[in-house]
Amino acid sequence: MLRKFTTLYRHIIDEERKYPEATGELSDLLADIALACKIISLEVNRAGLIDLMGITGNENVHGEQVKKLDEYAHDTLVRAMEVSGHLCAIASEESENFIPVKEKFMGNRPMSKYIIHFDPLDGSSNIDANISIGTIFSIYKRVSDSGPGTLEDCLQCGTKQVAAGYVIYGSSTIMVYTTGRGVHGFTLDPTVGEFLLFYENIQIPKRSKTYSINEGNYSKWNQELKNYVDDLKSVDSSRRRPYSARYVGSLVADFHRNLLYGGIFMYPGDSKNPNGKLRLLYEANPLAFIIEQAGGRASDGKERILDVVPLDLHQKTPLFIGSEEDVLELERFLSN
Ligand code: P6P
Repeated sequence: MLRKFTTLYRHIIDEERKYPEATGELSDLLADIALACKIISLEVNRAGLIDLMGITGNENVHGEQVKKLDEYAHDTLVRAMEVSGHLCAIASEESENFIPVKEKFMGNRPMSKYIIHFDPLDGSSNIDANISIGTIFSIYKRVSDSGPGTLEDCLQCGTKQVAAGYVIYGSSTIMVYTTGRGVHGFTLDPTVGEFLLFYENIQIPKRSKTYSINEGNYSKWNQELKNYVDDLKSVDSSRRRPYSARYVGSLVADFHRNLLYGGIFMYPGDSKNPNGKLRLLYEANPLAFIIEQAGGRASDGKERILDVVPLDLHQKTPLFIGSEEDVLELERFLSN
């Protein structure tokens, strides 16, 4: 039987047709993101062969060493987004401030009704070790009326996202996205240069046997979190204990594995970093949108991630995300 090949673009258009009022702008924007990520994928896969490995000698806004691929991914995405015509503002982990974009018109109809947040190459500290890394993006409708986008357009609650996704550059390049109607995954076929539908309506198992956390920080955790992780490692087959520990140290890789197989990923606040390490707008929010669409849960330990009110473009948040029953159990431990 011939297998139906659905390209990413065909899937996006099919989704768009379910909304009669859709103008096609979001579809075009998602296709522009996919194209930029295909280009980034080429360089990530060649990085070992050309001089894009290693350090630029520069630092990013957070004082972290910026690898050349970080800059390349950022520049590629910014260029693609600026010419797309659908954005009034671009916010990136690699930019201290957001980039306002001049409004474009189709005839006399204003375009540029979206804003985007992205982490251009998350996990980049793993580049030299050939560990999977990824691009994460989050799209909102603008709230300002017209003209270049504003900071208010960029500081919206995660519940306002209209689309979110990531591209993982690993043994294959996979794009996962949602527009609020399920989570869908596509694998890049490099021979034709198309993302082909591989997983439709992904649903994360409600309960897992896997936990992901950097246990090197154990001494800095609060007692409630220590109690939870110690409990995961106890021997109790009636509660599927002990769980297995899986931690790559690359958020997109850990998240993608847990999305498909089930699991809970934790990057908590601790005595040294009360809000943890991960960023709300371009890491936690897009992944939280995806995990809820896949039947999972994402919280900061107390509050739903998507309800957190952002006050700063690079604001950090503790993140507990994955199988719903595991995250709920974690929250019960933290409330003790
Ligand atoms: P740690 C990678 O640098 C990253 O930003 C995420 O991709 C990853 O989940 C996290 O940091 C790992 O941090 O402190 O455990 O090395």
